[in-house]
Amino acid sequence: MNKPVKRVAAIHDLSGFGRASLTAIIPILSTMGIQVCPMPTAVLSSHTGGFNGYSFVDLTDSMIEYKNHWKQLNIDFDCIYSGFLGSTKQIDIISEFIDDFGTDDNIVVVDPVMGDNGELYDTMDSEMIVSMKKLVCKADIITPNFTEAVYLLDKNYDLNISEKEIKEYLIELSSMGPDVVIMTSVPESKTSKNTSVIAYDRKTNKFWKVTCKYIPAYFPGTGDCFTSVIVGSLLQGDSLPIALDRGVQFITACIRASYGFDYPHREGVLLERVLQNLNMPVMVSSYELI
Ligand code: PXL
Repeated sequence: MNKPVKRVAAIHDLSGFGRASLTAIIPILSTMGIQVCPMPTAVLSSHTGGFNGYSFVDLTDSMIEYKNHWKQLNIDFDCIYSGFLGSTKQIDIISEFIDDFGTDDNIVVVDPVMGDNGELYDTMDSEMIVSMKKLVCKADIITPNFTEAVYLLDKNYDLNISEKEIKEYLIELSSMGPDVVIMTSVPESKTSKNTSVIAYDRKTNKFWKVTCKYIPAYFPGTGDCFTSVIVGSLLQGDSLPIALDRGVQFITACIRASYGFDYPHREGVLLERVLQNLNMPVMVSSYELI
C-alpha cells in the first residue's frame, strides 16, 4: 500500500537546547512533508558543542523495547536515519534495527556523527570510532564531514588535501558498504574562500560537487540540518545532485540568516527563520560533475 506521507525512523539524541539532532531534524523533515518517528538515543539538556555541565540520560535499554514494539506494530519506514549515538551498544541495536526494518525499497542513511574541525566531540572515544566503522558498512548513504571521514579511514587530519585524494577517500569509504558517500566541509585550497560538498555514487561511478562561499562561523547542528534536507529531498524523489544542491543552499541560508545577529553560536542556526525556504522551488542548480 502506498503511504500518503513518507516515513522516517530517526535514531538520534534529543538535546533540549541548541538546535541539533532531533530538534533540528523533526522540523526540517516535517516542513518537507515527511513523517518523523523519533527513537531517542539519549536525552541531554543541551548538545555538547560549547556547553558545560549538561545532563545526559542514556536510553540504550529503552531502544531495545522501542524497537520490539515497532516490530510488533509492523511499521514500515521509507528511510532509517541515524546520527549522534550515546554508546557502542546502541550501534549494535541500530544494526539489528536495520536487519529488522531494512528492505530493498527503503534507504538507510547513517550520519557518522563523531566530531568536527579535526576534533572528536566530548562523548566520543576510540571505541565509538570502531563501532561507527561497523555501522557505516550497513548504510546505503553516509554523510561524514571531512573530520569524520578522516577518523573512519584512520587518516591524518590535513587540510592540504587535493581533490584527487578526496575522491580516493570517497571510493575507500564506499568500499566499506554504502553506495553513496557524501562528504561535507571538504577543504579547498589555502587561497580559496570556498568550501564544498563532494559525493560519490558507486552505482553510476560519478562524483558530484557543490561549492559554496565559506562563511567564517561555526554553528553546531548544521550537519544534522544538512543530512535532514538530503533525506527529505531524496524521499521527495529528487536526484542525488539536486538533493546536494538543496542541502547546501539550505545551510547557506541558515548561516546567512544567523550570522548577522549577535548571539552565542552554540545555540545553533536560526532555523525558525528559514524553515519555509524548504518549500521554495530550487532556483539555481550549481552542482557539477567532477
Ligand atoms: O549535531 C551533532 C550533535 C548531536 N548531538 C549531540 C551533540 C552534537 C554535536 O555537538 O553534542 C548531543
